[in-house]
Amino acid sequence: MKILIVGGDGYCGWATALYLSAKNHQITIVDNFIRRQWDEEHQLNSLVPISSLEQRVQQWKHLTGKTIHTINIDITNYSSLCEILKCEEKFDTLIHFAQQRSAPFSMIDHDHSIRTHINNTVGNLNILWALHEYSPETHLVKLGTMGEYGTPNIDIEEGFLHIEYKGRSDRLPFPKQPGSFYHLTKVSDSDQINFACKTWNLRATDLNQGVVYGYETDEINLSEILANRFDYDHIFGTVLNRFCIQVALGHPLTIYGKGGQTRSFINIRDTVKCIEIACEKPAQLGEYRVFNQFTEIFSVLQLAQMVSKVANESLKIPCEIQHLNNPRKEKEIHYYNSINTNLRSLGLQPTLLTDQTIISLIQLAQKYQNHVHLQLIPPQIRWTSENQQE
Ligand code: NAD
Ligand code: USQ
Repeated sequence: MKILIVGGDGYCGWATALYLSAKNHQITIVDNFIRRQWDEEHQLNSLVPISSLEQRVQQWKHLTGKTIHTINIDITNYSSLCEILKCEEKFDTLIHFAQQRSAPFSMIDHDHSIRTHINNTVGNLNILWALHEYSPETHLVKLGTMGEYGTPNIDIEEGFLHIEYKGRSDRLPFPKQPGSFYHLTKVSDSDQINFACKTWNLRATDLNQGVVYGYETDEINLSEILANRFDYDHIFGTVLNRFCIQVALGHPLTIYGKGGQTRSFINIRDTVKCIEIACEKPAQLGEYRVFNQFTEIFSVLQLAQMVSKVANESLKIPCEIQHLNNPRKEKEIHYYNSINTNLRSLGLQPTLLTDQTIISLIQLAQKYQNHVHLQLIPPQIRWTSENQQE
C-alpha cells in the first residue's frame, strides 16, 4: 500500500512508519517538527536522545534498503497539504498522528489552549477538505483518544450507543465528556470526520487510543540512530512511562490524588499492529467507524503498585509511592469499563503488561538517567487555580 503518515516523526508515528515500511508498504512521512520545537520552548527532552528525521531515514535505508520519503510541511497550511494529495498515484491510506497531544500543555494558559485548538482542529479540517477535493478514496486512519468519552457511570462502547427513548430507538454517537482542552479537540475531530464521511462519502477509521506505554519495537531496536522519543516530563510524559523512569531516579512515584483514576492502556508494540489492521481492512466509502484501541484497563494506583513491587522485589530498588495534590480536575474514584472488541475481532493479539516489560523500561531509564532533568518530574500545570476536586 502507498501510505502517508502525517506526524511520522513523533512517538507513535515513527514506530508505525518503521513497522509498516518493514512490511513493504510504501511510506511517506509528513512532519513539521513542531513537537521538537515545543520541547525546546519548554526545555523538555526525550529520555532517549533522538536523531533528526533525515538521519533516521538514512539509517533505515542503510540497514534495510527500504526508502521512507519525508516532507516537511505544517498541515495547517492548506495549499501545501493539497500539493501532496494532488499526486497522480493516490495514497491508499493517510494516517493522521499530527496533533498537539498533551492535556497539560493545552491547560497551561490561553495561548497554549488556542495553539492546541488551531493546530489540531485546523489540521484535521484541512485533511478532510484535501481528501474531499483531491483524493476522496484514500482511507483516513485518525488517532483519536479514549479520553473523548471521559469516565461515565456506564460501559463505554466503540463510538456509538444504541438508545431506546420514549418508544423510539437509534444508534447515536457515544456521549463525550473530555477532561482537557486537548481532549476536546479530539471530540471535535470525531464529529468533523463523521460529518465528512456522511456528506462527502469519505472513508475513515477513528482509533480511540488509550494511554500508550513502552519503548521497544523490533525496528526501533535495530539501531540507536532509529531511537524513538520517550517522554518523561510532566507535560508530555504519560503515566506508566513516567513511573518507570521515576524508579530509576530513586524518585517516589507521583500519583495525582487518590489514584483511583482508571484508564485504558496499550503497549506501543500493539499501537503499530492496530494501525496495520485498520489500514489493511479499510472502512468502506461513506463509512465512519470507531475502534477503541487499547488492550488493558488499570487505575493509576494499580500501576504504581505493580511498578513498585517489581522495583522492590525483582530489581531490589527501593521505591515509594507518593500521593500528590491532584493538579487536574478529574474523578479519582469512579466506575470504568470500556469495550474493545472491534480490533480483537479483526485479529489483534494483545501484548499484556508484564513484570518483564516494566523491568526493561526501568533498565532503559537507568541507561539514560543522566539525560533526565529532575525538575521536569513534579507536575506544574494546574487545571484550576483553587485545585479543588469534586
Ligand atoms: P508526538 O507529539 O510524539 O507526535 C506528534 C507528531 O506530529 C510530532 O512529530 C509533531 O511534530 C507532528 N505534528 C504536530 N502538529 C503538526 C502539524 N501541524 N503539521 C505537521 N506535523 C505536526 O505524539 P504521539 O504520542 O506520537 O501521538 C500521536 C497521536 O496519537 C496524537 O494524535 C495523539 O493524540 C494520539 N494518541 C497518543 C497517545 C499517547 O499516549 N502517546 C495516546 C492516545 C492517542
Ligand atoms: N497521572 C498521575 N501521575 C502522573 C501522570 C499522570 O497520576 O505522573 C494520572 C493523570 O492524572 C491521569 C492519568 O494518570 O488521571 C493519565 O494521565 P497521562 O498523562 O498518562 O495521560 P493523558 O493526560 O490522559 O494523555 C495521554 C496522552 C494523550 C492521549 C491520552 C489517552 O498524552 O495524547 O490522548 O493519554 S486517554 O487517557 O485515553 O485519553
